[in-house]
Amino acid sequence: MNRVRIWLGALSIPLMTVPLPASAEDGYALWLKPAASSVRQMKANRLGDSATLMLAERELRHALSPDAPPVVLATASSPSLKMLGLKFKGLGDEGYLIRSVTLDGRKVILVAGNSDRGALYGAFALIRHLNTGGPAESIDLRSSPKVKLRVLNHWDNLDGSVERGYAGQSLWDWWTLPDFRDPRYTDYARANASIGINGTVLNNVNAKADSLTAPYIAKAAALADIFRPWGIRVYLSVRFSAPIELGGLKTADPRDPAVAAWWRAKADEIYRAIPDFGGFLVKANSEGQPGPRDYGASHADGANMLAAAVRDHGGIVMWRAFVYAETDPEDRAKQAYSEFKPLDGKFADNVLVQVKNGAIDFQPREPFHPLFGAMPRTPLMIEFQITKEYLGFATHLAYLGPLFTEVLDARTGHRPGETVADVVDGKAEHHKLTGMAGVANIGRDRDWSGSTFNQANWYAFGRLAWDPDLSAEAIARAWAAQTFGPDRQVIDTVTTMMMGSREAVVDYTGALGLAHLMATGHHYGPGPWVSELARPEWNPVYYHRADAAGIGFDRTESGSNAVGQYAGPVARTFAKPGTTPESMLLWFHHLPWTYRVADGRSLWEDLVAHYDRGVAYVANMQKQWGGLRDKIDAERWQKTATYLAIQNREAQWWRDASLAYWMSVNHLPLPAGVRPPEHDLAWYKAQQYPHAPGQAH
Ligand code: GCV
Repeated sequence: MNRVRIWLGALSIPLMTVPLPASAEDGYALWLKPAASSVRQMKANRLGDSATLMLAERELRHALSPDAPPVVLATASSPSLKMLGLKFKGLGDEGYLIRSVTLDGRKVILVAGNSDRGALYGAFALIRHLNTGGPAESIDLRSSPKVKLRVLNHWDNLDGSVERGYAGQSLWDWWTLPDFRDPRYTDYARANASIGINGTVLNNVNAKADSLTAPYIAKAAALADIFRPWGIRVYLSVRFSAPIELGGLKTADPRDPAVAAWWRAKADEIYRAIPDFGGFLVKANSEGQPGPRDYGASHADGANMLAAAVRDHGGIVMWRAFVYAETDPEDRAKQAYSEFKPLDGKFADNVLVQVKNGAIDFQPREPFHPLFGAMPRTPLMIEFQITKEYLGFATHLAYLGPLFTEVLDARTGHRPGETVADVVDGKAEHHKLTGMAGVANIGRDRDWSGSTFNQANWYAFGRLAWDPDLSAEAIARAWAAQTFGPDRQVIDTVTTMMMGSREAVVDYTGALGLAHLMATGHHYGPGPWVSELARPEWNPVYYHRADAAGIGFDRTESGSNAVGQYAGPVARTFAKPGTTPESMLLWFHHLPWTYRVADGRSLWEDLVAHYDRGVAYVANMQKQWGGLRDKIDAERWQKTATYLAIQNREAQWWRDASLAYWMSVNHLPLPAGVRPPEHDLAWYKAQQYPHAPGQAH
């Protein structure tokens, strides 16, 4: 404990104590470490006494150095601010301004918002500004979130396991809640608030009805109480058949009045326990989850019935568009669009349709989902996966900023200049209800996300949810500075490593628009040969369609015509191999192995070169990281170095296994000078990983 002196207006209250963070560099502090070791002299003046403002004040004391100018925290309604004539209009509920001003004759940095939440976000923004090299004088910053709901989706199960989670068990100890309020819950909320996240869905979209029972509502309420002062609301994933399982009804048909009444009563019960409950997230009629289609009703019928249950409480429904049916022979990439596009305009105004970034499933690269721009009368919420189910689990270094921005920056082709970000932040169609969801990569691991660099993906998601127009590189630099400190060489090197890292994963797992090439179930490691699974679209061979003559999925008019789901100019680009970006080539086209890519190489030669490039990138990251040994604390340096070594080994495994398989299909020799795979195909096929983490169960 350290003693500090706190300034409250003219009053000075000495000897109040605040805890300092644990000193070990084990990653627990995330990007929130103090810039200086001493915080004793930092002055803060808080005009107001809400819990949220107090937290904001504590953050400033905790993070800012003694020589930082005094800071005043306030909300717009504070009478002391009247004379400054500041413009609070346009900041909304959650925005902030940070200004160097003279207040009561003192030069101070003013951090203010229309609400105390705005001031809290401003406090974190000031810390970021100063910790990333921003000047302490003449500050003039203002910002408000472009997206309203900035929400983590935890795929956490009630037994403590996490679907596609690679950072240990669930953070939520459902068993000891609501009695035991683990201090980690507060630290979690604080980390989220620092990057602008304002909501969290506590449980897996593959939901169990139990999460809606009274004991579990009480557990969720305990978490909501902890998160509230940090501006974070809780949401629950719900199982559509809960009225049958919990309520004893014979049906869950959304058109049945008894079903609607059951949900209304359930919502009332939840709101009694959690007055600011956010609402429901629903995975329906997808991968075995029940839904309205079981009764011949539409997704809109289902969503609207739930929306009616939470409407009077101010709640919303996030209804997922991730659907594909076992009975539907249509190209899986087309099914969500086919199902949802006709429902545009049919959803209640407190429903968002939650659409994955791509049409299949969080692959290392997918073109943007064709629904973006195609449902102008419906708020579409984008869903990214922060946890790296398909990008090397926790061990591989893959910074997802470029993946997120590649999608957000994509032109939809529906209206001139319109991007996916414009659709998501509501600019395109003036929707007020907007949202971005990220499947969380957080668990009980001491460093929260399984590795230091995975923390950057959580951070990038939050920053982009606040402002989808930020650049991935700027976010990486800020994260590096906040995480490792101000050393220029560290920031430059770490940013360089990060910026190419996702592309490296694309390269060594399958470039040129190939996708879904992983092993079965756990999704760990290569499995391009898998062909025996019950549903065609569960098999990698369904996606790559490789044979002796060629490779790739023909999604043009001559094939599935998924291209036709994109708007004119985009569809025209994807319609021909020559105009399709090379990075998406085999997503849209089936081409001969001899097809000439832009640089004159054959497709086969190019594919091989990508594998080698991906492996080489990892080796280079190891070298770059090696050069930082004296500049990074031993604990985080060593763990990262070890993980990079694992990644190197596994990148080679992906490369070798994939090449061995492609050669068994195309019977082509490797280009001259290329190293052959270490083992034969049978060896790669024989590898089994029944206990890989994160599997669905
Ligand atoms: C929660 C993929 C994952 C599943 C996940 C599903 C979804 O299929 O492998 O684990 O289930 O996406 O997003 O619903």
